[in-house]
Amino acid sequence: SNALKVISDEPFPNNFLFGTASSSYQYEGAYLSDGKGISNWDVFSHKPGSISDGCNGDVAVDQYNQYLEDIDLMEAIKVNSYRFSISWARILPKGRFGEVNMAGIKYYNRLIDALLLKGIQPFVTLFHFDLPQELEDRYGGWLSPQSQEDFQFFADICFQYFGDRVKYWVTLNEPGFLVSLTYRQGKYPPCRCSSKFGNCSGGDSDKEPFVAAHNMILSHAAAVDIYRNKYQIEQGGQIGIVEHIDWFEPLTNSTADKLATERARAFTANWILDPILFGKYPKEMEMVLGTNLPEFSSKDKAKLKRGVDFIGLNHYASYYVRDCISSVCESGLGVSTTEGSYQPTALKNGVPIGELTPFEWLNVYPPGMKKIVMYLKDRYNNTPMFITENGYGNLHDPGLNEEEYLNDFKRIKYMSSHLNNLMEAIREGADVRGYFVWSLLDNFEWKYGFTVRFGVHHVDYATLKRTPKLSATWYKNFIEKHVNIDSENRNWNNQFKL
Ligand code: GBH
Repeated sequence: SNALKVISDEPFPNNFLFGTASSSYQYEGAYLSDGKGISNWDVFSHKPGSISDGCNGDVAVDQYNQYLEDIDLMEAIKVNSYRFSISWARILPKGRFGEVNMAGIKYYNRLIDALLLKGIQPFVTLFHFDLPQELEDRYGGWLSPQSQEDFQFFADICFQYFGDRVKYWVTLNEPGFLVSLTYRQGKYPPCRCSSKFGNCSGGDSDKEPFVAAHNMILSHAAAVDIYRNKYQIEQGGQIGIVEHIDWFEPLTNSTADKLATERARAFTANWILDPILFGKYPKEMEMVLGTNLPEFSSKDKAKLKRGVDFIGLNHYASYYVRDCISSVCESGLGVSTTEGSYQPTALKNGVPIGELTPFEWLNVYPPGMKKIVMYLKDRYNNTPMFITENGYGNLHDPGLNEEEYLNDFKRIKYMSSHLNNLMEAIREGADVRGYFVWSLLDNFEWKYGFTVRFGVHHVDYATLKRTPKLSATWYKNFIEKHVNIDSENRNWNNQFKL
């Protein structure tokens, strides 16, 4: 069928990483086991009304206990890398204000060793939304510049304990996207916003997202600084950051819509990546926000100069962008950014940019993959890139029987069309070094709980039984056909002389 067609037989570049992605809160469970501290998501998900199905991540998919089985699943589909995140509160239950939890260190040591034994490269994110609650309670988490010291402290410990074997580090997952949800729309903990943005109070949506992002950018820089100074030469790894990056196209040919599209880029990916790669915020943000945009001191700028080794790109969807200065836009889409006076929309004259899904944020436009990669190549001077997330979600439908769940043709079509576009970008010179599908398993999808399924393996939440979907087999076949790893390097243990 069309879905299974691959337009090119060319291999991907040498040692390209093919993996699956995950995160600690969405996967681990064991939220109180072995001395783990409480995270902001533990607190939030326990508050009635927070999660659409009333569930939480106390057990999630129990990867804390079932990691060996999960690694067997990875081995079976031939992936050579696994992206996971470290639960900060499992390592430092009270942030830098308490002891290191050695049981937490041991868990990640076991996970990392078991991956390497199967030739699977760990690709490790330090922060994927779950913050020790202690830091929220003490000083308001990312809103305080103190978060920079805490993050550096945490990163230092991770490099120290795991850096002999972990060669790919991501500092932060989707900081720009996260602060929009936490401090503009008030949907993620600590759920702060001005009432005009959501149904909450106790925040300032005009300022707080930019303050929190500023602290996150500087936290990233602090972690990179310590990695470069203390670890990188000896350990020989790479460090980068991950942002959520949609593709935007002007709704019409008008100058207004074109400028609005530039603002859309500025207020999303470039917000975070420009400071890290150029040492300053995009000019569109400076113009619109004025004094609401924090400034980098000369000391900050010196730290930002340490840059990144790669950009991680979570790409799922594309939008048209409409100008909201010369025309009136209705408020709506969860992802719209009113500060930049633009509105993302899936429709042009009633015709969607691509196939729509039950999620208003996930419309499927595969050429967006190639376009966003080429855009980043040009803007950031072909800094090496990894596609750290790309994937397709469907709603949990109690009416479906198991077999219907497993025949996930839409997911296969999504993956194959995005991979084909990625391959074209690589052929046109983009330095892309890996692709991670979101996700290995169905898992806890934040505010949607277990109602959304993103896995290439199905999880029965009553028994936690994992079953490969057709997409898992499809991915395996794709990898076998396109992977190009010379036999010596396939054994990562040898490569890194363990
Ligand atoms: C990624 O973010 C995350 O990194 C990953 O953890 C997540 O599981 C994956 O996407 C799939 O969503 O309806 O207002 O609650 C992608 C961005 C963030 C888009 C949450 C959808 C829903 C916002 N996603 N968002 S809301």
